[in-house]
Amino acid sequence: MRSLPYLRLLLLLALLASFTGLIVWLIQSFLDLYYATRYHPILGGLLIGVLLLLLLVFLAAALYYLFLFRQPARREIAQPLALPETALDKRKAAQQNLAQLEAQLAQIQDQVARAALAERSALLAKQLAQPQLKVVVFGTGSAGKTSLVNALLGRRAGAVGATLGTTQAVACYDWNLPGIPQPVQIVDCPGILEIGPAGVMREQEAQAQAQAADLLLVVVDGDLRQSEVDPLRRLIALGKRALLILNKADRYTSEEQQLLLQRLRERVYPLVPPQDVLMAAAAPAPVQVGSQTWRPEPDVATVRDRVQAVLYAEGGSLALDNALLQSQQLGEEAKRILQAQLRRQAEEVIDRFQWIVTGVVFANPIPAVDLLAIAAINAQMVVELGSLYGCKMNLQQGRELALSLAKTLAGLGLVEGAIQLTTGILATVAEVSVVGFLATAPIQAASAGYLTRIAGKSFIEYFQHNQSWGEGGMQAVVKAQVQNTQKSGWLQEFVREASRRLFRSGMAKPRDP
Ligand SMILES: Nc1nc2c(ncn2[C@@H]2O[C@H](COP(=O)(O)OP(=O)(O)OP(=O)(O)O)[C@@H](O)[C@H]2O)c(=O)[nH]1
Ligand SMILES: [Mg+2]
Repeated sequence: MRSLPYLRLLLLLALLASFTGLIVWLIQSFLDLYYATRYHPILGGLLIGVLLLLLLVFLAAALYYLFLFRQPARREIAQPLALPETALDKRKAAQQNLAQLEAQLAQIQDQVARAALAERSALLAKQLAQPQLKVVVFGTGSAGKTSLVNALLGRRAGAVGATLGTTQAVACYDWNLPGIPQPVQIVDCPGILEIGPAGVMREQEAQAQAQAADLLLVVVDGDLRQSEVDPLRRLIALGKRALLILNKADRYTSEEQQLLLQRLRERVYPLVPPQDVLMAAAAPAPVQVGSQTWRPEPDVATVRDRVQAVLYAEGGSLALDNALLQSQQLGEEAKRILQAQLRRQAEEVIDRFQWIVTGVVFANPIPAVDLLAIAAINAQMVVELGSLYGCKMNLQQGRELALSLAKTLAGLGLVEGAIQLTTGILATVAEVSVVGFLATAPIQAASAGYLTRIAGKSFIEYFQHNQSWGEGGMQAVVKAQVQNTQKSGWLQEFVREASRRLFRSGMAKPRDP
């Protein structure tokens, strides 16, 4: 692929050479023509005009091509990760993910999080061994989800109500569907897009169920709003298979039904193919016939037939796709927990060293902040941080890294900056008086602690990116850490705490009332 631009360049040069030859030949031809037609000026002028026009068109085309060629090469579009194709490969990939998860779980210290992930992993392993199909009924409130579940099951399983939020919690039922080799469960969810904190919580629960579904039945009772298409789009992007059900068909005339169905099919195409957009009347309204009230039977046969056909033909592969997705999501979750845990541990290391440096500098005040002394202590911090991120380093390597960072801190003028900042903050701290100490022990100690934190945070970035400082180098990383630390208001807190600790040690004087 990389040789393509050179080939194009060669082709262009060849074209330019032929073009120049053509121009010379053309000029010669024009002159010949001019001489040949000098006794017929009108005919000659016309011929030359036409030829000139052709020449201009040709020139414009050549310039256009040149312009296209000069455009920066379009970035190659990232190819999506190749997903396993065959059932065997999918199963293997899911099992590999679960094995990796086992190793990740062993590293998670938070017992509650570890137990929760372990339970989900065990369930998934069981699901892989004996697949069970999960049909999740999903959609906005009062669309008739519970009514549909009841009608499909042929019994009153869940409560139905005219108000939004009748179903408050997810409910799973066994669904005896003839002809499907795997056991099938149907899951009734609370409605989505409801307002209020409780509504948002219920939606999250419904979304989690939808993400774990083998087949989704998305229920609507009219046209789809964009806010309803978006969740569907996200679920389909995850690889979910969905049927869209237009419920409450009894409310519409047959003409309206066809129009609505047509519009829905257009709205969700190609997320859901037209044959998967169906109509139902899960709980048709009673009809008054004279003095009699007629209660029509639910009409969900089309939905049941389609679910049956889809599960029969694709159930096995849907269950495998789902297991693979679940195993990937579990892995991602474990990774996030481990990353947060690592960050916390790294923070603890930095915290410890920032106080060691503060104490050491305070106990040995010299006229200027001694970056060499700080670097000597920070060498051990580098080693500890490196070992957390799996980069083994000896003390000598740690020292070199700490020294080069100290040089960067000095080069960026951060030592003076730290002294200015801490002086300003210390002067406002009520607990201690810095009179007489200005530019000496407390300021230097707090500045040294602050610089250690900046160094520590920068090392985290370095180790996180496989021992690389990235494109902007060490300077850019350090600058970013200075900005982050200042934005977070950490320094004020630190100086306040430092002054409190130093005062307690009896080395700083309390401010006179
Ligand atoms: N006319 C008509 N009304 C229906 C139909 N299906 C459900 N309903 C009515 O719509 C209302 C809501 O039905 P539910 O089944 O509770 O709806 P839901 O989607 O489960 O609602 P939430 O649990 O609140 O999200 C009830 O009053 C039902 O009687 C139908 O096919 N036709
Ligand atoms: Mg309901």
